[in-house]
Amino acid sequence: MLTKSKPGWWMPEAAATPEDVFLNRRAFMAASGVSIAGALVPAGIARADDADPTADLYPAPHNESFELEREVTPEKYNLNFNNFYEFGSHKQIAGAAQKLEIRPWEVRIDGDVESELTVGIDDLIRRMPLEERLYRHRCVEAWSMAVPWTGFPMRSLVDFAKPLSRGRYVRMETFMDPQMAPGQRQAWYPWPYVEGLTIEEATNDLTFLVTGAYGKPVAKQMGAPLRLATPWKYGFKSIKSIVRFTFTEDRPRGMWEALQESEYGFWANVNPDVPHPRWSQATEEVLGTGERVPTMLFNGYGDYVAGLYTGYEGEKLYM
Ligand SMILES: Nc1nc2c(c(=O)[nH]1)N[C@H]1C(S)=C(S)[C@@H](COP(=O)(O)O)O[C@H]1N2
Ligand SMILES: [Mo]
Repeated sequence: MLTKSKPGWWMPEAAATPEDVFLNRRAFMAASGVSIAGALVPAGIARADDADPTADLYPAPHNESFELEREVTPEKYNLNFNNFYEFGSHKQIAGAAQKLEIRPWEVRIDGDVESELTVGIDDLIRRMPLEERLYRHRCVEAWSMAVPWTGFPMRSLVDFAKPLSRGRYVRMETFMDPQMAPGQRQAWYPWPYVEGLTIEEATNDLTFLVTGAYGKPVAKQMGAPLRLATPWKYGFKSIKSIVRFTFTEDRPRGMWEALQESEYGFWANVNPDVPHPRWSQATEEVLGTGERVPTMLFNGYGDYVAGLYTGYEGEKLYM
């Protein structure tokens, strides 16, 4: 059920002072072996432009069917600890990511569809049924967060695209602009960032295209203006700053899969019992809490998605 009023994720302001954010972050980074470089980016410059032409759509109605048992990660963490390799291969890319130009922004829909088209992001967003949902997010690196995303079910985009029946997969692509994104000058990565889903996955109730977070347009470093959230899969599937959706008969090859096939696969479903070749996936560090908790099969979303994988038992579903 949708309610317009209650953003269920709102935290008491006292939940995190800047000091304890910094201290917890130090502890977290020390625990995860990440070096402490760069300073916190103040929320003021880290969030998406106030002049965003869709800003009036936020906060969107809150969908109460996706409540969480854990607290929402304070926004400051999500604005200052990111994976976005286009802007650097470390977590402190928030400052660099402010160079990302998110307007004008066009989204191409092509491949096996009734008619290929290009749509402006603001036009697209205004056609879609925006709502807010709380989701867990589990990175393959064994850290996690809980985020109030705003966006729309990917099923709505698939309906809009009108795929032909032979299209079995959706391939998604991030922008390509080495001038703007210094990470893309590092030629050993097979840019642009690509990810893919089966049509059944793309149209599952959980699969969400993100346009906002924390009740406003999503911040650049978190993947503005359009990003995927597939919360039962490792975070690398949740591709940021998407410019293209291609419906295809061929299974897409993700950027990480192309780079290191033995470690990152197509399915990437979360499973605590299947270790990454170089580390355990049994537990995860919850960003901002300094705590490790047990990881759940399908990141706790098995009721929604376990059925998608009958018939695929022979495949590497969990990497
Ligand atoms: N285009 C692009 N999308 C990306 C990534 C990236 O480097 N580039 N990193 C992925 C990984 S590994 C994770 S864990 C999440 C991180 O999202 P966050 O920075 O909002 O936490 O984005 C995913 N999407
Ligand atoms: Mo990740």
